[in-house]
Amino acid sequence: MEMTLRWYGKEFDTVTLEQIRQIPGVKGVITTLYDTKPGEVWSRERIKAMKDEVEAAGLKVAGIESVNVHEDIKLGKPSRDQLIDNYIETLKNLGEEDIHMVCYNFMPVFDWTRTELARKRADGSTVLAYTQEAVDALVPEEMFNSISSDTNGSIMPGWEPDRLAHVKELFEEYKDITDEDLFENLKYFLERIMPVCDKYDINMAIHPDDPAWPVFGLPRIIINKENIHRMMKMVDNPHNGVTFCSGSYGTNLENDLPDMIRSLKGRIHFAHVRNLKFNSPTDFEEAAHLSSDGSFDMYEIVKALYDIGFTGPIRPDHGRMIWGEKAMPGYGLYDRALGATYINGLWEAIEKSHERGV
Ligand code: DNO
Repeated sequence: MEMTLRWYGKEFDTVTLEQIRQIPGVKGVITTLYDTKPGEVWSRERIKAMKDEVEAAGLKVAGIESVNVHEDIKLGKPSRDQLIDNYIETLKNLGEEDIHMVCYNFMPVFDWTRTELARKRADGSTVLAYTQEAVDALVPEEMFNSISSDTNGSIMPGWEPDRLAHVKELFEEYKDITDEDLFENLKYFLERIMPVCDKYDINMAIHPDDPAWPVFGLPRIIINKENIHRMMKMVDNPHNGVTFCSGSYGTNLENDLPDMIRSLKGRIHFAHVRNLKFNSPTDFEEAAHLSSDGSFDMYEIVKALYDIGFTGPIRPDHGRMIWGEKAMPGYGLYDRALGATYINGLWEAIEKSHERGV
C-alpha cells in the first residue's frame, strides 16, 4: 500500500503540503481540482500545474478524489453523451499526466450525508455524526443549510453550493428513478469510459454511498457486497473497481468489512480507512482511528487489505477535530496524521508477523 493524505489544494485546504510531507510514511496526496464543476473538462495544463506544485513539495499525486459525475449522467438524460465525452477527455488528460487512479461516486443529489459536523465526544474532541431520526425530521433543503452553516468556513466536498443550488428540481427529476435505472445508467457510463481507462491504465474506484442506505427516498446502490459485485460483473474490466471505504460501508452493521475486502481482491484501487462508534444502529459518530475508540476491529480491516496484496493508495479518512484546530470538519491535520501513523503501525506489524511466520 501507499500511504497518502487527502488534500484539497492551497486555496481550499487549511493543511499545507509541507505539513503533509512531515507525517511519517506519507509519500503522496489524493487531490482534485476543487473549483471545477461536474461535466467540465480538466485541462492538461491545470493538471500539470497541480502535479508540479505537489512534486515541488516532495510528494506525488497518488490519485484523484474526485472527478465528479454530472447528475444528467446519473439520470440517464440525453445530454449525458456530451458529458461523458467530457469525462473521457478529463481521463485522457489525467492519463497523459501519468495519473492512474480516479475516485468518483454515483450518489444521486447528495454525496455523503451527516446530521452533525461537530458532535462533542467525552474527550472534548468534535466529530461528524449521523442519526436517522434527524434526517427523517428534515427536508433536503434544510439539510443543506444546516451543513453549510457549520463548516468552519470551508466548502465541504459533496456540499458545494453550486451543486446544491437546485436541490428541489433534482429531487423532482429523480422521482421516478429506481435502483435498476441507476444501475443501468452506471453501466452505460462505465462502458463508455473503459476504453480510455484501458488505454491509459486508469483505475476507476467508485466510492460507496454514505450512509449505505437510501436517504430522503433517493435510490442508492453502492451499499453492500452483492451490489458491488453486480457492478463489477456488469462491466467486467479490472479498471472498473472500488474505493473501499470502511467508514461508509461500515455504516450498515450488516456489512462484514474484512469479508467484503477479501471478496474484492484485485478490484480495490483505493482504500479509505476509518472507524465509527455506534450508539445505536441508526446513530453513529466518527471515532479516532484506533479500534478501541470505536466499533470496528481496525486490525482485521488492515489485515484483510494486506492479505489480498493491496498495493494501491490508502488514506486515513475523516479525523476528529482536536487540539484546537480549525479546519474543514473531518479534514484537519492532527487526527488524520495520527490515523496515518496508526495504520502504518498496524501494517508494519502485520507484514513483519507474516514475514517471520508468527
Ligand atoms: C467525504 C468523502 C466523499 C468522497 C466522494 C467520492 O468526505 O469520502 O465526499 O470523496 O464520495 O466521490
